[in-house]
Amino acid sequence: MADWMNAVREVDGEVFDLIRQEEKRQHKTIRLIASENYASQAVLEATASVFTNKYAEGYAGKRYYLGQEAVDKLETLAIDRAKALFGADHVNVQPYSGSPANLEMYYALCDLGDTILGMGLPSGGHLTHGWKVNFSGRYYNAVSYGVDPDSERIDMEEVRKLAHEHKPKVLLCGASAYPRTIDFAAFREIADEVGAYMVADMAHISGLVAGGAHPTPIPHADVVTSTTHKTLRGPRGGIILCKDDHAKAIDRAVFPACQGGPHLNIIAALAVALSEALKPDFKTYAADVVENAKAMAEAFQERGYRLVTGGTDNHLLLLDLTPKDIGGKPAAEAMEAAGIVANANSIPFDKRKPFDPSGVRIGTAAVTTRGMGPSEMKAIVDWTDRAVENAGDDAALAAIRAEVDEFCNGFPVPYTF
Ligand code: DSN
Repeated sequence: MADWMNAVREVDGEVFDLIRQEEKRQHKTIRLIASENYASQAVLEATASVFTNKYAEGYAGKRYYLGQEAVDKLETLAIDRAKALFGADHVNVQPYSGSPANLEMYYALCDLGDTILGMGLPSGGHLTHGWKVNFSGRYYNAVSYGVDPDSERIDMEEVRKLAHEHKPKVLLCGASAYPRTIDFAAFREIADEVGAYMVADMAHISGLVAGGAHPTPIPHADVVTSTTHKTLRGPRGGIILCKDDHAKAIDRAVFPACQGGPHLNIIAALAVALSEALKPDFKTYAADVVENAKAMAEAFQERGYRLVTGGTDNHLLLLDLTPKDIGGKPAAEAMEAAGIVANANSIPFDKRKPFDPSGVRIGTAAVTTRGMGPSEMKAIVDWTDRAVENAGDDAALAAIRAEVDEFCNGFPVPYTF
């Protein structure tokens, strides 16, 4: 990477040094933040392309400015690839990221004050699914469903009960910290019973859906939103897929209602990422992400850790540190000192505060991209366990860090470093 950053080095040494520092960090640590990944060199190069210089308000064939010969072809290519990958009727590739995509989805489907029903943040949902400090909780009448206290899985009967009681305009499924398969057909059934639009936010799992490692929401949902940089392994951005019936409303919601000019460099990089995801080896990648998560779950359980829901079906696990007598935050800090980066996370019915929660969320998308497999997952669990057990012992954590550093050298990042 740094090789083609020569101009940055010349013009702005400070930023160059920070880029270099971050490159090293990403190379020298085991990255387990469930929403992160490593984009390929091709995706990174397209992100840095001259498309960043162009304005293109509107859509292909209908723009407000001239000079769109390449732009129109690019956006159409990205849309066609997304349609082919996910089997969607209609795709908008302009959302700046996942939160704007959800804003645009609500704008297209709801009026201010309408009722929306989504998964609560404390149970694993996202801020934009109706949480009170977010626009979605402020401008809509947001009602939340949670998980069953015993199984810690989404309780479809509770969803049904709340849907019948509140008659939402939008019934939203999808999560940021839920380790189990989402039953999209069941959500569709409930939405139909109450006349709601069914929306799936597949941000976390879109790469698994693309690779066939998680059931797809596309046939069931009116609208599907996603980020493009998590398991899908593209640039940081957003995407909305929908049935033809909603195409006009979604496109108008993105532009001119909520956004201005699209970020064409990101759309170029997304087109590249989609072409990568259409290749057969992406299916292997998606299956490996899930296999690695299962291997980690097993290894944690062998060491006496409690996993929320007792395991995983997707790319993430949620550890409950309560039985280990340590909070999620000090545990995650000890892990980071040992070179293993994850995030502290609330668990369902958490007795601790959101900024000092009981859990740690762990994802396998990034380590799988580096070519690590089940035996490496066991080694990572071993280091994580040692780090948690030795929280506060700087010398012990530094010793683990040295082992992790050496280990990382054996698994190159997918770009020239
Ligand atoms: N921040 C993302 C995550 O970590 O899940 C969601 O937007």
